[in-house]
Amino acid sequence: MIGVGDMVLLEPLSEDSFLENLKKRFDHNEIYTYIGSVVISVNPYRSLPIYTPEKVEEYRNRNFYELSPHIYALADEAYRSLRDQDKDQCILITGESGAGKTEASKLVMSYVAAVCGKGQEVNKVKEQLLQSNPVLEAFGNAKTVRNDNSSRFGKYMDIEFDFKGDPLGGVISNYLLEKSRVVKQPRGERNFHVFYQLLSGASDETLKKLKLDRDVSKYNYLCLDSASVSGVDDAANFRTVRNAMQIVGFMEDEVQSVLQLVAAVLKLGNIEFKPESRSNGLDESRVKDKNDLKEMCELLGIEQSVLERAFSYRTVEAKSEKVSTTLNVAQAQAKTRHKVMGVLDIYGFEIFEDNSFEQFIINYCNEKLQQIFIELTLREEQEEYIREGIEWTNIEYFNNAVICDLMENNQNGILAMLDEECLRPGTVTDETFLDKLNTICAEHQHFESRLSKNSKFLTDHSLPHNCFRIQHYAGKVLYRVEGFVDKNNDLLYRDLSQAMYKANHNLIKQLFPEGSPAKINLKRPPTAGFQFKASVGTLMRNLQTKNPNYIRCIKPNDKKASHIFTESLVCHQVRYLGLMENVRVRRAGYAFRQAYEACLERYKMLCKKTWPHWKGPARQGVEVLMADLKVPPEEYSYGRSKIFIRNPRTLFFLEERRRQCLQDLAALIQKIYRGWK
Ligand code: AOV
Ligand code: MG
Repeated sequence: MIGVGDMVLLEPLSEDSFLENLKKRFDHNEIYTYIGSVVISVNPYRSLPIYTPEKVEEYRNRNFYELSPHIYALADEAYRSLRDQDKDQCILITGESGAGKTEASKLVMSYVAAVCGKGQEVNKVKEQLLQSNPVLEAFGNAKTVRNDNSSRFGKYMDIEFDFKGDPLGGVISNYLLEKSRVVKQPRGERNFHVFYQLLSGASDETLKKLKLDRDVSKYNYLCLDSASVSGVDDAANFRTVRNAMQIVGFMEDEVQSVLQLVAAVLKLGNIEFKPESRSNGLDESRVKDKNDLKEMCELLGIEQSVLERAFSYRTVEAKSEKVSTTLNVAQAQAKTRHKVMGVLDIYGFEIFEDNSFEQFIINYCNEKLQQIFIELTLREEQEEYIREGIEWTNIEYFNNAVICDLMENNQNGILAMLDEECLRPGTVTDETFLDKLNTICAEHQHFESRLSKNSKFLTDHSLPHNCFRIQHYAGKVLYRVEGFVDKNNDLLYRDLSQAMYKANHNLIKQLFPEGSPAKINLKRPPTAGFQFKASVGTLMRNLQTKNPNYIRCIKPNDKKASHIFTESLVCHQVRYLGLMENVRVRRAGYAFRQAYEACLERYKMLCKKTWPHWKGPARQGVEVLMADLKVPPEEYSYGRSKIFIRNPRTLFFLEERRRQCLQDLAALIQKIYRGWK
C-alpha cells in the first residue's frame, strides 16, 4: 500500500500529512483514497490501466476495505446494498469544473452494468443506459477554459432494478442547460460539441441535404479561435453519437429531424438584420441576406414569409425550450416496487473572469450539494453512534447553510429579488436589480458590493460598479449583473413561438408547445431561476430518501496536464470540500469501526482460543481476542454490532500481527511442500 489508503488512519493527522499522503499516492498512480466510506478521486489526466474487466472481477463481491481504494469498491458496495438489503442508493459526485465528475459517473455506471444481470433483454437495457452518455454530452457538453469536455447541464439519472438486481431502465432528469452558449461563447471556448461533430463527421451527402458547408468559419455561432480541441476527434465522435442515438432508440427519421434542427440553428446564426424606415417614421428590422433564411425555412418546413414576419416584428435570440430526456423501457412499467440507484453528475463550481447568471445558477447548485453532504455526513455519523450506543462528541463544521439562504431565501434571497424585479411593472434593468440587492442583502456577511446602502460594512469600493460578490464555500465569486434579468425572464416572443409551431416538422412543433393557438391565453411561464430552484429542491428531497455514497473529485492542476500536483490548488479544494472536518468527524472519538463478524473473521488467527472456529456469538469472540492480545481496554468500545477502535495505532498493531502470522504460515507451508518433494 502506498501511503495510507484511508485518511482516517493517518497518524499524525494534519493538513500537511493529508496533502502529503494524497500527493504520494497520486505520484504512484493511486488516484483513489478513502475517508471512511467516502472516495476521494484525484484526476490523473491520462488513462490508467485500472478499469479493465480483470479489475472489475477483482472488486466484485469484495468487502470495501479488502482491496486498495477504488471507485469500483464504492460502486460494488452501493450495488450490493441495493440488491441484497433493498436500500435505494444515490451516488453523489462533487468537485470543481474539470475534477473528474463526469468520468466518475460513467465509471460507476459501467461497473454496475458489468456486474448486474445478464441476458438479451437486460443487455439491451444496459447498452441503452450507457449509450445515453455520448448523446447527452454531444448536446450538453462543450470545451471551456476549465475543461475540454465540460458539462453545461446538470444530470441526475435514476437506474431502476428489479428484485433480482437486474436493470429495468432509467430516467434522466436534466437541469438548466447553459443555452446562452449557443449564440455566444467566451474567448477560448467552443459551442456545444454537436455542431463541430456534425460538420467534420457527416458525409458529403448528409451535409448537402442539410445545406451545410463543412467549413466551420462559415458560421457565426462557431467561434474561430478554438474550433478544434487537441486530442478530440470530432469526426469519430460524430459516428459514436449517431450510433448511440440508434441504440438509445431514435428512429432514423428522428435522427434526421434532430440533425435538421442543428443545421437550422447554424443557419439562424448567420441571418443578419438591417433597419428599414417605414412610412410612420419608425425603423423596422429586416433580414439582410435572405439565403440563410430561405434554407433554414426549408430545413424546418416553415413558410418563409411567416418566419420573416415574426422576425421583423421583433428581433430576438433564438432560445429553445428545456428538453428532458426520458429513457423508459417497457418493463419499467411493472407493478412491483423497484430498487433505484441515482447517479448525480452536475456542473462543477466555476469561477471565471466574467461570471454571469449561468455561473450563479451553477454555483448555487454546488452550494446545495455541499450542504447535503455536510448534513448527511454529520447526521449519519451521529445516528451510528446512537444506534450503537456509543457516546458522541460534537465536531465544529463549517456550515454553508447561510450562503444557501442568501441565494434562495423566499423573502429576501437573491433569486427572490431577481424574480421580484422581473415581475415588477415599470422599467426593469440589471441596474435596478443590483440596486435592490444593495439595499436588501447589504448586511449579509457573505454578500459584498460597491454600494451597500444600508450598511457601514462590507462595502468594497474596489469592486466594479455593476457587480456583486458572494463568498461561496469554495471561494469568492464576482458576478456581473448584465443579462441577469433577461436570462431569468427567459421569454420568447409569442410571434416567434407561433411561427415555429406552424412548422411542418414534428420535432420543432414539440419544442414550441406554447406556440399552439390553443394555448394563446397562457400566463407567462415561471422564471428560469424559479424553475431551477424548484427542481433543485425536489432533487435534494429525493436524494435525502436514499442511502448516499460520496465521490469527492479533486483537480490536481490548472493545466489539464498529467503528473502535475499543484499543492496550493489541491490544498484549497481539500479545505473547501471540508475533507479535514470529514476525517475529524469520522475520528471523533473512534477512528475505526468494524462489525464483530468481520473483525473476528479477519483477526481470529491471532488467538488460539478463536482459531480456527469460534462457536459462540461474534461479539464474545472479539472480546476474547482483544483480551488475549492485551489491547488496553481504553483503546476500544463495544457497540451493539460493531467494535469501535479509538486510535489508528491499534488497527496497525492488529494488521501487523496478522501480516506476521500469514508470513509464518506461508513459510511453514513452503517447508512442508519441500519436505514432500
Ligand atoms: P467534470 O465533469 O468534473 O468537469 P470531467 O469528468 O469531464 O470533469 O473530467 C475532465 C477530463 O479529465 C476528462 O475529459 C478526462 O480527460 C480527464 N479525466 C477525468 N477523470 C479521469 C480518470 N479517472 N482517468 C483518466 N482521465 C480522467 V465540469 O463537467 O467542467 O464540472 O462542468
Ligand atoms: Mg462534467
